[in-house]
Amino acid sequence: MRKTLLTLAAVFGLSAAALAHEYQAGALHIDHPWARAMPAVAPTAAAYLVVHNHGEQADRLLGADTPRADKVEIHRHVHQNGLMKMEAVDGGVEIPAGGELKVTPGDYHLMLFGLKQPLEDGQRFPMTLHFQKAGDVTVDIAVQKDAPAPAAPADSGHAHEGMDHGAMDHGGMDHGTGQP
Ligand SMILES: [Cu+2]
Repeated sequence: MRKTLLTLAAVFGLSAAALAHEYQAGALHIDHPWARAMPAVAPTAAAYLVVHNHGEQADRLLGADTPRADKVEIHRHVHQNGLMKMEAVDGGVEIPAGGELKVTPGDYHLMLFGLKQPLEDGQRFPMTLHFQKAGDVTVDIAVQKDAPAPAAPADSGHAHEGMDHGAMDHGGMDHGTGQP
């Protein structure tokens, strides 16, 4: 099992590296914008990227749009009463001076509403990001099935990997087949 996981990780690492693309806009550096491939019937999709701010002033990601969808909103995942929900972010998101904004699964995403064509693995489509200081930056969004391999070893997305409820043993709970 462990060997299989390591092999898969290596394959993903290779393909992500081969597809990786990045942009520079003033003090901002935008890493590998991508969106998850979706079934043809899906009316929405989510796009992700990481913005590093090498400048000395904070900037803000205010929004985005793309010819591929009717509308793009910045969304954030929030935990509420034990449930994971998403909500639209008003007023954009800060990219701190010398810091980064991670628009990554489980945190922020760029939500695409009213897709005009399904997002298929291997496609690319343009999206224009609106920054408060850096202005409009058009990037290509790479459509892919899997998230790019994380740059850092820490990946909170795997925190629940060990929770296999299907393996719970309910065998002792059958009171109907007690002693005759
Ligand atoms: Cu969303």
